[in-house]
Amino acid sequence: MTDKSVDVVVVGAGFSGLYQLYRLREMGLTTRVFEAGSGVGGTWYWNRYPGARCDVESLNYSFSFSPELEQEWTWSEKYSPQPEILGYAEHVAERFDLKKDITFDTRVESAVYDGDTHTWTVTTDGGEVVSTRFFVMATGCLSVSKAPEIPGAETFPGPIYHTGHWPHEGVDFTGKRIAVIGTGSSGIQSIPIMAAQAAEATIFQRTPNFSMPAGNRPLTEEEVRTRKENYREYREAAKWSGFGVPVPAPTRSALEVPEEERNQAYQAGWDQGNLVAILTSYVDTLAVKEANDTAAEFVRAKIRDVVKDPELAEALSPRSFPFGTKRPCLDTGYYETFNDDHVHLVDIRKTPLVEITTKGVRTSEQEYEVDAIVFATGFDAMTGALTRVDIRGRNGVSLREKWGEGPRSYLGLTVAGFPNMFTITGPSSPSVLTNMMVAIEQHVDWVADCIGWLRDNDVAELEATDRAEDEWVRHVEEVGNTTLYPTADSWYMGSNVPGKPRVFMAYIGGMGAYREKCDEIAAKGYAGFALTPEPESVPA
Ligand code: NA7
Repeated sequence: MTDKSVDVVVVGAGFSGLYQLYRLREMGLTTRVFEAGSGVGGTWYWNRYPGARCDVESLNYSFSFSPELEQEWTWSEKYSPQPEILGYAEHVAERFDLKKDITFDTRVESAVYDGDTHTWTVTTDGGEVVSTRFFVMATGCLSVSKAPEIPGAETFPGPIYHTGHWPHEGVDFTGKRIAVIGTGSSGIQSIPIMAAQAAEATIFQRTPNFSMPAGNRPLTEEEVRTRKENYREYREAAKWSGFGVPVPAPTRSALEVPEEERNQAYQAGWDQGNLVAILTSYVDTLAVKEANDTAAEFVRAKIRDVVKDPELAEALSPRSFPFGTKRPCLDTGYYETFNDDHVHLVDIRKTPLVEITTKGVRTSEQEYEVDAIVFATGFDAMTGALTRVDIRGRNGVSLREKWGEGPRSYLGLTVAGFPNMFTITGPSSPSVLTNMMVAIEQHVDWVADCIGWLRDNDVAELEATDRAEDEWVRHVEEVGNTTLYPTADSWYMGSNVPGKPRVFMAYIGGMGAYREKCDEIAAKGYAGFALTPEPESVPA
């Protein structure tokens, strides 16, 4: 028995869910959005740790669908802080009156498909049951946080925080002894600020990361004005670019260039302070280990320049994976922080974490007494939020079971056996390897256009065929294998979560090429999908 029926249920009110709701409503479809948080913004709602910023420049990280929105919103900094990005999400929700269709503080627990009626039955943790023709998971790639897999957290009497669930009122560590576990982007952004407050800061590092100075600063009026004047051309270039950010395409191998010239190019990339400049200096940085080594060594030399103690500099220098194959970080004063006497680095590859105790953190070597602990240990990325919901497709098959050996999808948008279900920036799509805003808009538009087409053509059900899915999975793997990404233990590979299958979960073929492929499939009447007509439209 369902309480209500709608055309579409969307899970999540981050940027994906907000724009999906906007598009569907414009098409006259009844839509319900369920959101676990008390407000919109998704990742920007939860990740309120000190120093949280996007690592894509603010002028690139916004919606393009509304020229009016583009003109009226003004970013303040090169990399605007989390509160400003959250403010933008709230502004979008208000401006387009989206909240009236969003149910907050509500998690979707299950979604079950009925092949006879072509409907999904969606049940929430509040006990609400909604039936819907289409089901869209807009749950984000980095939304299910993970803790370090060590026992004892419940015995620690002081506060334990996770960067992905930071208290809304903020935390003041002044005078406190703190332990931080994890040195990914969240750790690298927050450690300088937390350590500056703390009496003692002990950083537990499993894998050092490559980080570059963000060069963050206020945007000038002229920069903002110029972008506002050129938004249309700029957005068009971003849409068809590789990473969702227009950058000049490299033409040469890093190995054919003299060292001095190469280092000048890397220095120019370094000075730009963004994620892609060094990575895109040469054609083979992400494909050939020897080429990559030149960039990796450039960054390691920078670490040695900053960190005074050579042993510490070496401990902070990544050597176990190629540059760029784990997401690089942008920081403000990260390496400098380790020159302070009250900041300590513990290399837990050498002395592994054993447990959290009543006093602090114990490694195989010693116990570190602290007043507060911060987990900056990341997420069950890409698939975590999808398999957390009990999703059952045709014949009761669960998505969790189907993905037991790694995610399989057609385009990262749809899954065979799960008709009329869509995943926004799902695994095997460009997603986290691109500017997420560009990836989100492309997926949401494709899904909205697809649903519109199904409606106009009296199609009740769309389902990826096994064959199309197999071919896509193979293609994603083949393209991935032309790069160095699969050689790293990264969250792109699922390696950060014990027991997770090792599969490269993103598509590295480039945003523009991927968009072309998706458009082509739609233009061919949704090639690779089985289409079932509405019963009344079938000739007797
Ligand atoms: P990340 O990048 O996954 O970083 C998590 C960090 O926590 C990383 O250093 C991990 O080491 C470490 N970690 C994870 N589990 C453990 C355990 N069990 N013990 C010790 N250390 C651990 O997450 P972030 O939140 O920093 O950033 C996620 C993305 O958000 C980022 O890439 C940007 O796209 C924005 P590891 O490297 O796995 O050895």
